Amino acid sequence: MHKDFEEDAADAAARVLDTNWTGRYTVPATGLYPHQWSWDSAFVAIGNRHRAPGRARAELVTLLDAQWSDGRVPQIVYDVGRDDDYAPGAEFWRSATSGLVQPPVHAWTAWLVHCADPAGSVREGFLARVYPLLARWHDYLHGPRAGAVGLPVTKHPWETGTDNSPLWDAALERVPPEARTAIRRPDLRHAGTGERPGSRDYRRYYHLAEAYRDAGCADDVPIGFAMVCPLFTSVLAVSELALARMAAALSDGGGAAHEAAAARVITTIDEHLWDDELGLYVALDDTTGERVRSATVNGLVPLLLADGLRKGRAERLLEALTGPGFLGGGPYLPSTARDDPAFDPALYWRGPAWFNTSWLLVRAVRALGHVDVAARLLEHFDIAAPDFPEYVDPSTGAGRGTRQFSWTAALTLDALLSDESDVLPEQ
Ligand code: 9WN
Repeated sequence: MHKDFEEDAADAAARVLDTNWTGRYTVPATGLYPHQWSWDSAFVAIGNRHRAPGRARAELVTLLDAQWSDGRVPQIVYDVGRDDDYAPGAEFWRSATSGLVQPPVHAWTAWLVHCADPAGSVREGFLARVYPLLARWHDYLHGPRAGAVGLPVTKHPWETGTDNSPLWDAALERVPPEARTAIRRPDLRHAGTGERPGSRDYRRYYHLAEAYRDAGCADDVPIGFAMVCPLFTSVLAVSELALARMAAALSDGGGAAHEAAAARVITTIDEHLWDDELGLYVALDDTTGERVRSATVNGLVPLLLADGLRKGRAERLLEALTGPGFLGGGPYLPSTARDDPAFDPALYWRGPAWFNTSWLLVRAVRALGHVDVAARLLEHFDIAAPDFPEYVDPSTGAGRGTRQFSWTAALTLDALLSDESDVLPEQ
């Protein structure tokens, strides 16, 4: 990228983050998403660590302040004054937070934030404050959330962060498309037709959310959806390794247990989620014990764990990543493979390219020394400014979803300002 263009893009990204900052956390977008979202805040902190490290720390601390007593970190922390602007809201959950969760990128993020400004982090006692909370978050996932093979299950498509990925289609087919709640769709004011899930999807989403809420968000009551996701579990493994780094930095003896937990997660992903024909990882339906044979970007994310995977699998993942279904078939990394029957270039997680998944894969391939593939993935960030769309058409790059989206801006900053070559940096 040209230097002036880079500076303009960085300034524009910083302006998005400033506009979307509320004083305690950053909303994903002022119109469509007016509350604090769990994994969005993590991605925002990854960008802000370069320019406002105190704010990056505050973002994570605010989220962890909303942690439940059972250890879960909620999907959404509501600004109850804006309950009309997004649904379902606090009134639905009868709580100031959603009972669901999102992918556990937080410990990894906290370590990146700490390493970007160790002096400020130590001054504020950041690691000492967040480490025990993050360890409890992981205990919740390894404990009440553990499915049949021992990996945590997601109990709602919203928990996967990749809401309408074809990975959830078969399980959702078993959920009646009927809800008791009157469904409002304020989201449709902020995204084009055909870019958000449909009414039938929403009726199922609400059916599941009602069932979970009415069970008191207890995890021992089956509600008809329990999926093991390769993205969710891979970032959990990276986050466990980050907890090990934190334990060492705090001279806490818990590091070996986190390393063992990471190793167990990686081995189990390898044993149960690999699809040899597709050459990538897939989801596992905990209710039926069946693997879901769909090629999605979720299934490439285990490349972050390349060192721990069975021999030959990282190479197969690289082949898939650079093959016709993904980068080989067009410029930007699609959320669903271009040759998957469910592929749709506009519809949310069924084809569009999202900036957080490009970022995850950049980290993975850089750590493996594939600078050429990293450069291909980084082209996505060249088209982020000045609109910072939520997602883009993976062939044309045309913006989709909402605009001035926080994690697009934050990860663009990170792409511009960081060339770290490890998944987890040394302090
Ligand atoms: C439900 C906030 C969130 C992201 C998710 C993305 C989308 C919400 C929605 O927006 O989901 O959580 O209303 O569609 O799928 O990854 O965290 O940006």
